[in-house]
Amino acid sequence: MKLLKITGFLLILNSHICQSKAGESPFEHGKKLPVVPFMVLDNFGMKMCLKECEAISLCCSINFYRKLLKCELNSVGQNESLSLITDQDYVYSEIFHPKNRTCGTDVTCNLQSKCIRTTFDQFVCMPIFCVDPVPEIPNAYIAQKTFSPPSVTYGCSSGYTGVGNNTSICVPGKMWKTPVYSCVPDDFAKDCVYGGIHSYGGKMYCFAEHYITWTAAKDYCHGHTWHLVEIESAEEQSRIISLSKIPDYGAYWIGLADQENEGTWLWSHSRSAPQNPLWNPGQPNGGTIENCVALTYNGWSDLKCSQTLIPICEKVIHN
Ligand SMILES: [Ca+2]
Repeated sequence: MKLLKITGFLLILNSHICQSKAGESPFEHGKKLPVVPFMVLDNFGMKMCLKECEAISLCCSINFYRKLLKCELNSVGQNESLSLITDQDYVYSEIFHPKNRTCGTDVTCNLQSKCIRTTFDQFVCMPIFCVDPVPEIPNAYIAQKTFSPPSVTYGCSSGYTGVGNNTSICVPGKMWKTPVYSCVPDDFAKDCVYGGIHSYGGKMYCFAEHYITWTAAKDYCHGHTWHLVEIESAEEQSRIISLSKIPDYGAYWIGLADQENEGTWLWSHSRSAPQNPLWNPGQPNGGTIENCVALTYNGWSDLKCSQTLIPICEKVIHN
């Protein structure tokens, strides 16, 4: 029994041999093998599909969906426990002599690759899969998948709103690009004013429409697995200001406070001091009376923590 496990595009196996029977008609019309293909290629002709299978070491047979010209490549063929079924939309074929399949004269491509003839009439083995599995995103599912080039497009589960770029790609033989996409609960997303949730530079921002104290603001963001924004650079601050009603009016809670130790300003989530403080002129000036920080005008001001302001929540987009 062969061991073949397919996790997304990742294949874990040691040996793999198609059990193809030579000498039969290559195309069986109105038939298919009831298996899940390891790869599906769009807009392929039937003969092209078979050629593709012949080039890929892993491929033993094809189910060709003739209605939509979909080429389904299978890692198994017919055997004692697996027989063809009738399906008028399909054409089935197996490849011949797979054991002797070589690339050029004596090279056999591994199962993760395909044999390609170069413009100089040389043969090379090219990887066809990504080396890691498709990245998972909490509360998301894979809405669409392409194999050439490898890409996945995510959708969000019911009750969640998608933020960011929902497509991720990979160069065969390499890793998937980290998707910059997140599925946010609808009940949180609907609280976000000024155009909803914004995504920029791998972070998401939400101006939550609640006038609350600094501690309540911190708890509010945290309760949604976000946190009060930690502004890391003047560039990030300008971006946040451009999303808000600052500098005309408005003040928003950010994650900075010196509640614990007067004069020692710390970000509440990362527990670190600001690397690049962006205080308004003359600020901070409230001593022990003002221990919580708001973004106002073009910079930061310390205010009484009991004031009620809109919080700016942020989240680093999930890998
Ligand atoms: Ca203070």
